[in-house]
Amino acid sequence: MNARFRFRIGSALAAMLLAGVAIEATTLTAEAQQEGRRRRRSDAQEAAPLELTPAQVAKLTEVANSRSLNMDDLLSAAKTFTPSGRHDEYVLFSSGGQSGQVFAFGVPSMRLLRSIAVFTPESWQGYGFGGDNDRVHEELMINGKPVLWGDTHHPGLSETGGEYDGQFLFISDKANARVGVIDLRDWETKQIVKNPLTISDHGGSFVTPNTEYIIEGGQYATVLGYGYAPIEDYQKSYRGMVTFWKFDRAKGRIDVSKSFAMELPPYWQDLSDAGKGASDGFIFMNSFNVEMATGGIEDGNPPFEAGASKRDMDYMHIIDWRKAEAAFGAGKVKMINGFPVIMLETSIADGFLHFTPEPKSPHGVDVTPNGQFMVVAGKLDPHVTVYSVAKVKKAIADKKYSGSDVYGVPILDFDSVMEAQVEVGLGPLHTQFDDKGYAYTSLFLDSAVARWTLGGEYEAKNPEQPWKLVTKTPVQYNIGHLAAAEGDSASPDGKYLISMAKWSVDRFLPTGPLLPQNFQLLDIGSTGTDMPVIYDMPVGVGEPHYCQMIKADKLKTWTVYPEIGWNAHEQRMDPKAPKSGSEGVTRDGTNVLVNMTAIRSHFKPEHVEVNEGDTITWRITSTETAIDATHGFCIGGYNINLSLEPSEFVEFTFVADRAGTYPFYCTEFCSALHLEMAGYLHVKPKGLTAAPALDSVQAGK
Ligand code: K7E
Ligand code: CUA
Repeated sequence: MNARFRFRIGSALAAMLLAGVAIEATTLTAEAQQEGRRRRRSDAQEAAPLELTPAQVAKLTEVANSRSLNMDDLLSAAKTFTPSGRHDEYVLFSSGGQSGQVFAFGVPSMRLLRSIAVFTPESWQGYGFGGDNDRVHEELMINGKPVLWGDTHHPGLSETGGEYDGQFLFISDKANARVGVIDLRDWETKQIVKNPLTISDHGGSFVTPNTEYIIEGGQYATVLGYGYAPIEDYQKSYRGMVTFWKFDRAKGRIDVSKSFAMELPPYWQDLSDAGKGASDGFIFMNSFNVEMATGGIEDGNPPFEAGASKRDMDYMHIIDWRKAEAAFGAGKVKMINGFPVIMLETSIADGFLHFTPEPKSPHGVDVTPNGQFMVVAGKLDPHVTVYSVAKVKKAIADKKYSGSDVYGVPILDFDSVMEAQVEVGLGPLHTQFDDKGYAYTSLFLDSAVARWTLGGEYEAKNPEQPWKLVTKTPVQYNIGHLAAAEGDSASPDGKYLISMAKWSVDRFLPTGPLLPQNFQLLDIGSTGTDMPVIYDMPVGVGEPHYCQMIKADKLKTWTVYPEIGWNAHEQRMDPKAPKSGSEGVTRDGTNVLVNMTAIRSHFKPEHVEVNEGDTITWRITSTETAIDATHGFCIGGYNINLSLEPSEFVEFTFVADRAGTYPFYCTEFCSALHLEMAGYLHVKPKGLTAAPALDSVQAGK
């Protein structure tokens, strides 16, 4: 019996059940909600100060000793344990890696709150199991093929004035160059856009400070627009790109018609970040393989890993996106695969694309909260390199170039724009920030998080010298990204930091040769060398490259849709939604329309009779208005499963191409009479005039 069921079946209800009393939804709701309130701790209890008695200390010590816990362990437990019913302070939106989904965890408890289906059909959410014309399948089509997975890398929360606003979440699919849009009112994917220029991406999704654009940078150069050219023509025909997806906040959708891209040289563009504050108006994008190595071990060429690492410097791309937007507005574009692209010569002539050298094979570029500095971590260099945006602006104005690349892009003189280099350790990748003037850089090879001091406006904030390594905390094991509380915003909170470790090795019970990844929670609330790991959480669903952590009270989540008959895709009441009293089955030739409602604990109608070969349009409205009163709806054998949230309307179509008797039932244990929430779809065989004899039916004749 699941929790939901136990929860609802109070003793009063049990009595009603036995007496055969019809159960009103409202009764159940009131009961459930009272029960829920009882289970949450009162504020008074939460506020009561704790003073341990000697007996309590003895008890605690006994438990600690019996489990071999030391004082640090007890403190970590106290910092993370979240009592039953208490809510977490932060929500961590995590990429689900190869699972193609997004996961939401509570922090500091590290409890998984839910998954959000994006690039991979997911049956619990009824995502992609809505019959033949499921929009999810249509959105997941690439060049006429359903591509039913994604390699999600970088979630990006929408921002207003450089602060997370809790309205939308964007997520990129590296494998197929797609961006998903999730509405954080109902935590559902509303849109997926496929990049028309490139097969794969990487430097996304990052937003400009007011979510004017969602940025998607490429990675492996190809012929833009899915063209073909032999690898020998790499320098001539292959290109990188960055795409600016215009976001229409009112509609909650990317407006493809107002989006554009920029052609870039065929370096492998990597992570990017948008400027804010002092650097508002710029985006910064790393690249590697400026060698333009083309690999090919089999032909005696150096492999990519060597060929792409020959030179000491790669190029940070500095793009003035408002000027790019103006060039797009002026029509200075070439259409490639139906998509407007600003060509290199325009970006150079109009002066909105510059490069500056950055040490060998950089990976992450991260803008400080005030926007003054850009921190680049080169994985083959033990330093992070810090650039000053004031110096960049001056160098651009003064045309302080050290040359240009083979495509004519001006290169800003390194010494003129560089602010500092800080030796942090081996394999630095990504950087996050806090409220105390510290930066935190992940060290992939060292398996550590480095805390170091920022300079400039931050100098007064911490006791140490600027641009100095303060401490390193070891993590298990190879850390990729890290994510601090509100860590990409203009005002990070400086409380928690998640280390996303790649291979957990010995951290957990073995789970076969495929091991979970490990999220470690670090307490970064103190200054100096105090930065302990306080929690380990296995993530057994994919490689979650990146997360963003938002203050939970910024999320204005609906728990019930605003109106009965809500179309969650359109985010509005749908006039097609069947209403209570209008249920039934109607026919127009071979097209059958089913109008159904669902409420605890029945569907109406309970019998649907059609003929083999009929095309069925099936509409269901949940007329529930109570929180947590979710129903499911499945038809076995027809690959249909829906999740019907309170007040939601759904529609699906399919061809009843196989005769038979198909039970449909509710797949959520919604109430005491959940098992009875069922019915039959009768698909009558072709040419049937009278009921067949039972033995001929069983013989399949
Ligand atoms: Cu470093 Cu795709 Cu952001 Cu993985 S990326 S770690
Ligand atoms: Cu509705 Cu179970």
